[in-house]
Amino acid sequence: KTLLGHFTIGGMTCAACVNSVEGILRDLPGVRRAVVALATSLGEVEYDPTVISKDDIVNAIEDAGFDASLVQ
Ligand code: 9UX
Repeated sequence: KTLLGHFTIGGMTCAACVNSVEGILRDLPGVRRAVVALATSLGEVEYDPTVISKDDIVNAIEDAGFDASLVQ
């Protein structure tokens, strides 16, 4: 089972931030795919909900020093 989560990610100011956030997301257990866009401050993540939750994903982004919130 795979779910799709959308997140707003604040505090990304250059392309390296995007690579950094994508790398953090892709390294999380249960994350299958992650794409982050600088222009829209949006991230799209495919994840296995039996392994990781949307809140876990938000917390991982915030632990890296960015602002994150769930797009419902
Ligand atoms: Mo760019 Mo982002 O120099 O954390 S990597 S601002």
